[in-house]
Amino acid sequence: MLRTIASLSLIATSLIAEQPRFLETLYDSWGQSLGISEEIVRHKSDQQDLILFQNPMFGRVLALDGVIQLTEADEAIYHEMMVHVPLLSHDNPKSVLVIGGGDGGSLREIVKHPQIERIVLVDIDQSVITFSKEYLPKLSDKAFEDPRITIAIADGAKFVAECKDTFDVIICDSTDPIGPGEVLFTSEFYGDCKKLLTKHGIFVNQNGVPFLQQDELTKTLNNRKPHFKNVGFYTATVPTYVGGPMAFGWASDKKYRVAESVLHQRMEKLKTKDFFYYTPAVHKAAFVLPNYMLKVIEGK
Ligand code: AG3
Repeated sequence: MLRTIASLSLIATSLIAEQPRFLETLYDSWGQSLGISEEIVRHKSDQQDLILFQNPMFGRVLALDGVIQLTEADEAIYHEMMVHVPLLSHDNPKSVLVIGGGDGGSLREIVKHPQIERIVLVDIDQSVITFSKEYLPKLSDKAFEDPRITIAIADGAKFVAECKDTFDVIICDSTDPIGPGEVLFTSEFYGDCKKLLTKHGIFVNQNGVPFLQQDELTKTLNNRKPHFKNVGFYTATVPTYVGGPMAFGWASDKKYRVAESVLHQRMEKLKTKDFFYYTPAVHKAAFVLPNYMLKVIEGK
């Protein structure tokens, strides 16, 4: 029996070895690997290493600096939760600032909100926009052509420090706090975002996978508390952000407790009402956190 298991595992290893694989480098001692059925782009920009490839199960995959940013199969979970949770919570959002998000997935969801008048997207890396438009057209689904959008290629932290506009919602659709994404998790950056927000403004960001990146929760709390009255998290499970649910950070001065019925009414006004993941009930439930996260948040 033991022999059979040993020979089976050898077979598995050799099968894996035959197909080129992408090995995610986010964690030192554990990680996911995805088969590459076709390599589409490999590019070294001034900012980061970009790879785009085809995987038989997840479709096209985009990774930056060795970390998976999205796959065609599960990106909708992330982008819907990143966008509709703040935009449907806010009473009347008219303007949105997106930091990062050059792939266009967040833009695709934002343009479904007809009352939004002005959208600014700031990405540090033009190549993410260029390659996503060309090889991931479903991501933006022509959202880049929407006349409400202005694109700026700039460092997000510098941009918010110098910006004179205000926004109802700021969405930080960034990489992890490694490399160019690191400044987007600092107290200075959160303070600068706060200055750009209108009175009832909401800031949200991707805040890592707390089971594996606990320190991101603590740092985020400490760096935001000086600037916002309400600081919290909500979660969604995105299969290729492995290791448990992903946390989204929430910061606002106003305390938001929007009833599910109100979320339903607001959703009725959207261009698309049928989502892959988002429903008003999921929205509400996403703020219910498991105890291992609460303990970190409460410092226990
Ligand atoms: N940016 C978030 C990627 C997070 C990966 N991190 C992780 N698995 N801990 C996605 C950009 C998509 N617009």
